[in-house]
Parts: sequence; structure tokens; C-alpha cells
Amino acid sequence: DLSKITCIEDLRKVAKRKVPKMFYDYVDCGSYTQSTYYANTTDFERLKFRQRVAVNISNRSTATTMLGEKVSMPLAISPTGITGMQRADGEILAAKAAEAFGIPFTLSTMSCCSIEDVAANTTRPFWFQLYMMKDRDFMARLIQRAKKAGCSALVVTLDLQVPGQRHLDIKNGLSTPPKPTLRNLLNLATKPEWCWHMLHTNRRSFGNIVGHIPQADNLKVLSKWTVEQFDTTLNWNDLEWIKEQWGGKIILKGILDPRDAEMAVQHGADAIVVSNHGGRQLDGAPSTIQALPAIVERVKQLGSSMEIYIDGGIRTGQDILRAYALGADAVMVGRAFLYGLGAYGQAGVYKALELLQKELDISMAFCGHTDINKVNKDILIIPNDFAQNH
Ligand code: HOC
Repeated sequence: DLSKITCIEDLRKVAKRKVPKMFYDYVDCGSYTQSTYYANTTDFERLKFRQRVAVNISNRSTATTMLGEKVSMPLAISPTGITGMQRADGEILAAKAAEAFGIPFTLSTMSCCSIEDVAANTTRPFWFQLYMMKDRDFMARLIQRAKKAGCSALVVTLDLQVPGQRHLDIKNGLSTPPKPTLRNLLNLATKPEWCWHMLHTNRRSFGNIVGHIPQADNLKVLSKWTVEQFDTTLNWNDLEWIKEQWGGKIILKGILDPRDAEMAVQHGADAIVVSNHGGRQLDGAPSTIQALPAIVERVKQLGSSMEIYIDGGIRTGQDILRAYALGADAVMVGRAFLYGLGAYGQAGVYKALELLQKELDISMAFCGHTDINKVNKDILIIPNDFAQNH
């Protein structure tokens, strides 16, 4: 019953009950010791708000723009792998919820629903996420497909050329090739709703890749090809090739260091996402909220208008407000929407967005603001180590 859901944590608990263990764990874990994964959330709490009173806080608005697109709040849905395994047709359901809410949805290259599936089920242009892969022909085709589908931005992920190890995935058999344990297979029997939905779709694989390689219906072949595709030679020159193929707006995802933010400016990125891949890659990297101020400062020093987004650890509207006040133009969320999807499908994603916006609006009001566009770091008490991060 959605009326009893009052926060993202409630959605997480329901998703944990409804989604098969191996796919729930895939979302809900970080790499190695998970120190970065945990820091992403706990560091947000270290930023305290300065409450203001007796300010007229009627007529509030969280609406703004991201890359010139109007959005109902400064938030976009992050690209997440195999989203259609949280719930059948998950990418289509999440894209529809994002469209209804008036925010951008990003489709991962590694999605179950294809670019064409999502385009056929939505009218708002979505963003498409791309990895640098060895098969340039595949990349070029993906880019053309994204163009044809009317995607309004290309999100290039820079931090997954080597995979961070997630212990739980290995233990659950979510590996290459997939080797689910008997326990995990038995666990499916306890998730009838998930199974029922999954039986009614044929989107149970990498939708963007099927059709590109022979024997793509063989999961062993498909996963081996995919994993071997990540190109470790990726460097800044490759970006010029991507830009030429695409010709539209580019967002670079995985920036954690001011020097890389500077490179992004030099290479003409329209936006960056300050991201440590949800704590799923370099364990021991700083939380994204701690890395943000130095990046904002460097981009400002360069006089660049490149937009700065941030993801990782955002579970509340308060976190959105903290990130925005600290200089992010917007946030992106992965797990927060995935919990909603696993719990209640499209309605669950919409509910997650509704909760986040409501929390953002109320917290902004407590800080004495009525327009998100006017919020700045004056509303925060910032720990010293955030500013010292250069
Ligand atoms: C087989 C490769 O962003 C994650 C995703 C990456 C998906 C790659 C799947 O798991 O963090």
C-alpha cells in the first residue's frame, strides 16, 4: 500500500522483500570493503543546515533547468545496469515515471530494454549513457540509434574501464558467465510477483546488444562479449571521436578530481557528473559530496558554464538541497529510484520522486528560501575537510 510509504528507506525495505536476492544485492552493495559506498551517505549528514525563521515562505518552487531542459526539480535518473532485473521492463517503467514527473531519465548501455523500447513508450527525450568499448562499430551504431530515438544528451561513463569487485555479486553467481547458486534459484520461488512480471516480458537480456553479436541469446556468450568490451585504452582523445559521432550535448560521468573537471572543460563537455559510481568502483575514493567543493571551485576559476551534477548516496530531499547549496546544478539518483521500481514498478519510481521533491521543498522552506535557483552555500554549515579537499 503506497500510502504507508513515507521515505526512500521504506521503498528499500519493500524492494528487499520483492526482488530476488541476487538482483537486490547487485543494487544494494558497494565494492570491496564498501567504505566509499557508506561514506557517500554518511558524509551528507555532516553538512548541517542553518534554519531561518519568520521569512515569507509561501509560493515555493523547486523547478529549474538542466542543460536548458525544464525540470520540476534539479534531479535526473542515473543510468543503472540491468534495471529490467529489478522489475520486468524496468527501464520503460522508470522512464515513464520520470516523464510524468518532468525530469530526465538516463538509459544505460547495459539495459534490458533497448533504446528503441524506451523511445516507443515515452515522448520526453531521454538521455543515453555510453561506455567506451573496443568494438567502435558497435559504439557508432549505438550513437546513431540514440540520435534516431531523439535522445537529448549523451552521458559518457569514464570510471568503469576496469571493474571494481563486488563480493556479493561473486557469491551470488552474478558473474561472467552467470552461475546462480542453488540457494538463489530457490530464492526466486519466494518472489512470485517478480516472476509473474518477468514471465510476461521478453526483455531479460542486454536489449541494446542483442542483434549486434551472433548467439546473443546464449547468456554465456553475451556476458563474455560484454565484459571483454570495456576498453582500457580510453583517454581524452577518444572523446573527440565520440563528440564527432554524436554532435549533441555531452555529459561526462565519473569525475572526482578537479584536474579531470578541468580536462572536461577543455574538451568541451556540457556537464559532468561528480561520481564514484555509487561506491561500486574505487573503494577508498572520497564521497562525492566531499569531492564536490574543489571541483566547483576549479570550474568557477576557469570561468566555465559547464554544469555540475553529482550522484552517490542521495536518499533524501535534504541531500539534494545540500548538494545544490554546495554548488551542484543538479543531482542524479540510482538506488533511490531502483528501490521504488523493485517495490512497486512505475508507481514506486514516481513515489520515490514525489518523496524526494517534497523533502527538498520543505527543507528549502526551513532554510528560508522559496526558489531553488536562489539557494547557495549560505544555508550550510560546512565541515573544514570539505573545503580543504584540493
Ligand atoms: C556486464 C557489464 O554501471 C554497475 C553498472 C555496470 C554494468 C556493467 C555490466 O554495475 O555499476
